[in-house]
Amino acid sequence: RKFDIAVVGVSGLVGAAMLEILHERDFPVGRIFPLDVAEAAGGTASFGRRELPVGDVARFDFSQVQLALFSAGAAVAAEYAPKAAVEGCVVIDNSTQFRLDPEVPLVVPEVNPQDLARHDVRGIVANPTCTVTLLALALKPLRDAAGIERVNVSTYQAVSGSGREAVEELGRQTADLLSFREIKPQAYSRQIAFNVLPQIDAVEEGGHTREELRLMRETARLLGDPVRVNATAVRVPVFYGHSAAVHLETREPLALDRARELLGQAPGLELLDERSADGFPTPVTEASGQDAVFVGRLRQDPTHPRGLNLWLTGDNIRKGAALNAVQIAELLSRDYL
Ligand code: 2RA
Repeated sequence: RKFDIAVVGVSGLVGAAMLEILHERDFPVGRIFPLDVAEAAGGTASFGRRELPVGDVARFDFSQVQLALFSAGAAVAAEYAPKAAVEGCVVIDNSTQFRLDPEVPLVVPEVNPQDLARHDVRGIVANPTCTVTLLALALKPLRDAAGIERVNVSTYQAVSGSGREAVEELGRQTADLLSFREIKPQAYSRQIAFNVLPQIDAVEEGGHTREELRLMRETARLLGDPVRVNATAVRVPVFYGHSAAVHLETREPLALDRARELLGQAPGLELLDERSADGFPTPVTEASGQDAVFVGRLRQDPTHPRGLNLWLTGDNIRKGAALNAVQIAELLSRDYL
């Protein structure tokens, strides 16, 4: 059986990747409708070798499709996702809008596929924040084996997480600075080339940023456990691939070798953990453009009897966003639609 699909937000990096990944994974697509807000509609979007017209989401009749993948921000999701769901399709939304809504399942297929059974409560499924998806994949096998009490995580997030303009800005700033030209930061409050910015999104209660609060709240929700998460989110001058240094404390003792074995077998993960000069994964060389999340630098925390340290890195546009949404669509089409 084939499915008619709308993809909302195709002018963005994630929306374009959704189309690309649907095609690449041979999703059983019937008709496909690339959409965007009025200002971004009217052009074309690539789907395999085809160039398709981009329609205006405000004028689209969602009763024509069975699935709608949204990556157009919270305001667009708030306005159009419930309408689309009422018209009869299932929406998979990549924005922040529904991620903590108890009536909307928040899903990473390798972590909590069972929660998709509740897709029909509102007809909407939420895709987690990119960093959360990558982190949850690595925590899941450890949680299943020994429980997780606490996680301390520091992220190293690529500029593509902020969208196309930030990718262009990093390129432009790098070239300008190397040519001794003046720069004028626009995507961020400060220079991003040759710098790191310890603030992602607005600062909220207690001094945490919104990205840090997402890491804390969405990870706890996804793992469905009283896992306590403390986060620091940092933007780094990398184009593609988010990374994280993770310190965790399990509930039960978990030997390092067993943790390594579990991480090596877990779906969606690739272990690259050799104690040699280049035995670790990086966003550029290993993760970017790949489906797997790479884990390495596994070691005992010398300050805690049940503490482990690890490093992870994954493609924020693929598994962090578009690929996860397409995998949700695959499960929905296989088991529920
Ligand atoms: C970021 N978490 O990297 C976001 C992705 N939109 O900024």
